[in-house]
Amino acid sequence: MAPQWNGAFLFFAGSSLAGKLQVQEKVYITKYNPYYDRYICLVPEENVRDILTKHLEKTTKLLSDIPEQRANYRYASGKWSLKEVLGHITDNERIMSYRLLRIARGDKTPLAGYNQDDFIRGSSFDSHKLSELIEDYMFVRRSTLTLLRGLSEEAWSRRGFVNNSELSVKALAYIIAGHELHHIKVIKEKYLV
Ligand code: NI
Repeated sequence: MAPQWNGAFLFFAGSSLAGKLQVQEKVYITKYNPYYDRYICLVPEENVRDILTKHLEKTTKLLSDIPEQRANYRYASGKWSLKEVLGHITDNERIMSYRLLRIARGDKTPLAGYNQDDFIRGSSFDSHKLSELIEDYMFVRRSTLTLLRGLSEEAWSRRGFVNNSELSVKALAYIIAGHELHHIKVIKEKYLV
């Protein structure tokens, strides 16, 4: 099924996203909740699988150089620790790739949202070794990559409903990449200074 031009594209035509992406990319990721623009805008205009592969290596290197005791650091009271931020990146990727799988297979079931703070409260990331959290991140990313590798062109263009708004498979892949880039930027600016 060919991607279609629609009103939503016009809505985004004036956004910074529209200026960054090639027409083909824009057509595929046209429809999504504007909330996600904050993540998608961070992603360079390259093949999204290449970006996810490159950042698997870069993020793993960045985190592996952090001493264990530094990983419990939080830059202000009430903020997540560095371990919790990493755990959140991984949890979010699990959820986004699960959504991506269902939509890519043609499942039209509306999918529920999740509360990230509840997930942190329900986790025990601080009691894990940083190396274990890095390992978890790596396995989840590899799982995302092998999932994406197996998708047909048609599957990439499928759309479904998440948290009451429409999302395409392509948009979800960009959200996974952009969400990681957002948190890595925060890690560098707030946790590793
Ligand atoms: Ni996040």
